[in-house]
Amino acid sequence: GLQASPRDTSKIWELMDSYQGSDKLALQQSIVHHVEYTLARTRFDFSKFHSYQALSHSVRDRLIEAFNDTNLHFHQMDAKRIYYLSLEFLIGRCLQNALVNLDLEEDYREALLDLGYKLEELYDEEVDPALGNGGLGRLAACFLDSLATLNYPSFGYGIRYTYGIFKQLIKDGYQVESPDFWLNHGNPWEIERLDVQYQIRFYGFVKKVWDHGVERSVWEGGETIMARAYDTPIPGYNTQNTIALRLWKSHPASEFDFSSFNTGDYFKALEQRQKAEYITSVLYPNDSTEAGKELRLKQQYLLVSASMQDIVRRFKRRKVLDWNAFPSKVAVQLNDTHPALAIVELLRILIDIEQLDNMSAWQIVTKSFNYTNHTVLPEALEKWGVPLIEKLLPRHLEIIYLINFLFLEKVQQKYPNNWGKLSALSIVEEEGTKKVRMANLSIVGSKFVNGVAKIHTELLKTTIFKEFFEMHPNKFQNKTNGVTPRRWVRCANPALAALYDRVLGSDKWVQDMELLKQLESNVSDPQFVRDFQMIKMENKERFVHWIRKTCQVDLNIDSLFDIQVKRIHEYKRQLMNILYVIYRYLMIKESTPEERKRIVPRSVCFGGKAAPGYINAKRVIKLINSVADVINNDHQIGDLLKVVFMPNYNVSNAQIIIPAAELSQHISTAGTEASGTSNMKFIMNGCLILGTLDGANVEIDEAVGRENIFIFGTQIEDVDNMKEKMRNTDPHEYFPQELLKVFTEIDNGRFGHNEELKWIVDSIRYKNDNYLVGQDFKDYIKAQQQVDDLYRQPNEWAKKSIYNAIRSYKFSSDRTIQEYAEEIWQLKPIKVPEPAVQKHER
Ligand code: BZD
Repeated sequence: GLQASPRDTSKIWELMDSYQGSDKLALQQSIVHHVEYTLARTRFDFSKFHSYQALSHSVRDRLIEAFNDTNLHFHQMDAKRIYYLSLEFLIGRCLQNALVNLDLEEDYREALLDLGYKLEELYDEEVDPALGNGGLGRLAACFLDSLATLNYPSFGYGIRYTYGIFKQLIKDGYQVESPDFWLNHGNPWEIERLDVQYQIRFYGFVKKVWDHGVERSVWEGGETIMARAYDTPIPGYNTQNTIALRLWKSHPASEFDFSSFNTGDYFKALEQRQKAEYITSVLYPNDSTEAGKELRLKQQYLLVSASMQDIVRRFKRRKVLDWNAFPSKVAVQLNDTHPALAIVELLRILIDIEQLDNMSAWQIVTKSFNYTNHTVLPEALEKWGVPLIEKLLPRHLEIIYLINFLFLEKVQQKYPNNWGKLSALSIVEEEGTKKVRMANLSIVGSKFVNGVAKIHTELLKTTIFKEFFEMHPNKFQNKTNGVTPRRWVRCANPALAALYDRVLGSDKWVQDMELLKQLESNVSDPQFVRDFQMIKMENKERFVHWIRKTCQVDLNIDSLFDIQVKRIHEYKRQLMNILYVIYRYLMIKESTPEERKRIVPRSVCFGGKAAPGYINAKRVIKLINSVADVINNDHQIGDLLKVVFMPNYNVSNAQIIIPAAELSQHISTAGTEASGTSNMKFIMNGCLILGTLDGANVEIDEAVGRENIFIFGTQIEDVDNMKEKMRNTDPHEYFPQELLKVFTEIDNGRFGHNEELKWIVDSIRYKNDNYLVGQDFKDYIKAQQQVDDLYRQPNEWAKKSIYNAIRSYKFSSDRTIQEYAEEIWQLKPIKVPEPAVQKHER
C-alpha cells in the first residue's frame, strides 16, 4: 500500500473529498479535458464518435465518485449484500441511463449544445453491449437498476464476453450471423481491476490426505487460469447508491509454463497462454436448448469460482471470522441453473480450504443460496454428463454425490423405499449415461426457489418440480417479473415521461410507479387523451424514420403498428402471426371496393434472433421475409398492409420500437412462456396486448382489466386435451378452412417456389402441431377482428392504451426487487449519504 505520513494522508483525503462540478463550464471543461488527455486528440482531429467517448469519460468520472462512496459505505456498515449470479447481463447502452439516473441529462444537453453537439446524436454513437440472449439476461439488467435505485447493497456477477450475441443480418431473406466484437473501440463504462483476480482450476485429480485423524481432499494438477474483474458501475435513480456489475474475463495464469519452456518449446508455452483467453470469448447464443459443450461448462465454472472466491474474501475481511454469520451477510441468487455450480464451489471452499466439517458447511450453503427458474420446457432443463464433470471438475463431482447422498437419506426417511420418489428427486439421473440434473441440485442447495409469474410458479409446483414441492412446500415462492421504468419509460419515451411529470407535478413516479394511479381520473379529460395520442404519434414518426433507414420500407403513419419482437421460437408462435398475415392479405385481395374502405391499415413488424442451429426458427424468418416481399410489392395492396422483419433486434432498437407500438403480440401456447417481460414494457408505453393467457399476460389481464386487452386461445387447463385431440384428428378436420387456404397458397408458391416454405407448413401439418397453431387459429382471427373494430374508434383505442400505461405499475422491477429483498433475501436498504455540497451548489 501507499506509505505516507499522517499529514500527507490527510492532504490526500482532503483532495479526494471534493467532487466534480456540474455547472455548465465544469461539464464543458471536463469533456474537453478528456478529448485532450484521455483520447489525445488535437482540435482538428476529432469526430462525433470521439465526442461521445469524451462525454462518456466525463460521465464516468462522476459515476466513479458515487461508486467509491457506495463501496466504502457498505463496507463500513458491514452490510448484508445480495449477489446476483448470472451468465448473462443484457444491460444495453449506458450513457443516457447514467445521465438520467444521475439527473445530469439536461445539464449535459445544454453544455453540449454550446459546443455544437446534440446529445441524442451522441447517444447513437455508443455500441450496445449485448451480453445476453433475451428475457433472462435483460431481467438481470433491470434488477440491477432496481437494486441500485432502492438502495439495496448488492453486486451483479457475470462474464465479460469478448463477443456478445451475434449480429443478425438478413441476406436474401435468411438470417446470417456475424460476430459482435463490441470492445473494438474500448469501453469507457468499465473499470479494469488488475488487483482483483482469482485462480481457477480445471481437470486434475483429487488427492486424499490425513490431517489430525480427518481425511481431507486436495484438488491438484490440471490447468489453472486467472479470472480478472471488470466493474461496470450501475447508478440508482435519484440516489448516491451506485452498485457494481462485476464481470470476469479469463487470462493466462501469471506463471509461465516452465515445463514447455524447458523442453525448448517457447511457442507452445505461449500458445497455452492464448488458450486461456478463449474461455470467456463468446456468449452461447442458445436461449432454450442446452449446448452441452465443455467450453460452456468452463464458462459456468469460471463465473462461479471467481465470484465465490470474491464473496468469501469479502466476508473474511470482517473483524471477526464467524462462519455461522455467513448467511446473515451473504445471499446469493442463481439466475436459472447456469450458475448452479456455485453451490458446490462454496462447499468445496468451506470444506477443503476453510476446513469446516461437511454438515456445518452444508448448513451455511443451504441458508445462503436461492434459485430462480425461467422455463418449464423439458428441452431447456440443464443436465451435464457425469463423465464430463468428472474430467473437468473431479472434486465437484465428489461433492455432488455427497449432497445427493445426504438429500436422498432425507427422502428415504420421508418416503421409505419409494423408488419413484427417489428417482424423480435424485440429483443424478441414472438412465443411460449418468447425468447431473442442475435444477435438482439448485433446489436441494437453496433456501427458496421461485418462478417468474403466478401461472409459471403454479406449473412448477404441479408439474416439473411436483415431488420437491410436496416435500418442501415452503421452499417455493412466486416473484412475478418486472422491468425498470427508468430505461423503459423515462429513457425510451421522454415525451410520455414529461407528460407524467407535468400532470403529476414531479418525477417521483419514476421511483414509485404506483403514483400513476392518480392519473385514472385524467382519462376523462379530452386534452390529456389528445396529449397522449400526440406522444404516440411522435414515437411512431421516430420509428418510421428508423424503419426507412434500416429496412428500406415506408410505413403508413396512420396504419396500426402491430409488433412482435422476441427470440424466434416455435412456442412463441411467430408462425401463427405470419400465417394470419397471409390470411389477411388474401382477404384484402378478395375484398370488394366497399369492403376495402373498412379495412384497417396495418404494419406488422417482426424482430428477433433465431439460435444459429435452430432450423425451424430460421425458416420462419425466411417465411416472414418472403411474405413481406410479396405483400410490400403488391400494388393492389398499397398502404393497407405492410410486413417488416427488423434485423438485429436488441436493447437499443427496442427503445425505439416499443414506444411506437400500438398493438403487441404475446401469443405463446398457454403454459410455455414462463413470464415474458416485453409485454410489461409495451403496456408501460401505452400499447394494447394481443395475447394468450400465458406467463405474466395473466396478471396483466388482471391489472388492466379484460376490456383493455385482447385475450384469445386455449387456456392452460385445456392444453393437454387439445394436443390429444390434435393427434387423433385428421389434419383436414383439425385445421380450420382459413388456415388450410393459407397452406395451399404457400404450397402453390405464392411466396416463392422454395421447398423450405413448404417444410415450415409440414412442421405443423401432420399431427405435429405441438404448439396448437391450428387449434387457436380461429380464435386468433376473431381477436384480430376485435382489434380492427377498436382501432376504427381512435378515442376508445387511446383510452384503453392509457389504462394500460397507468395500470402497469405492478410490473416495475422495483416491486419485484422489493419482494425478493423482503421475502427471500431478508435484506434492508442502506442509503449512501449524499455529498455535503449539493449538486447544483458545487
Ligand atoms: O426468461 C426467459 C423466459 O423465456 C421468459 O418467459 C421470461 O420472462 C424471462 C425472464 O424471466 N428465458 C430466457 O430468456 N432464457 C434464456 O435466455 C436462456 C439463456 C441460456 C440458456 C437457456 C435459456
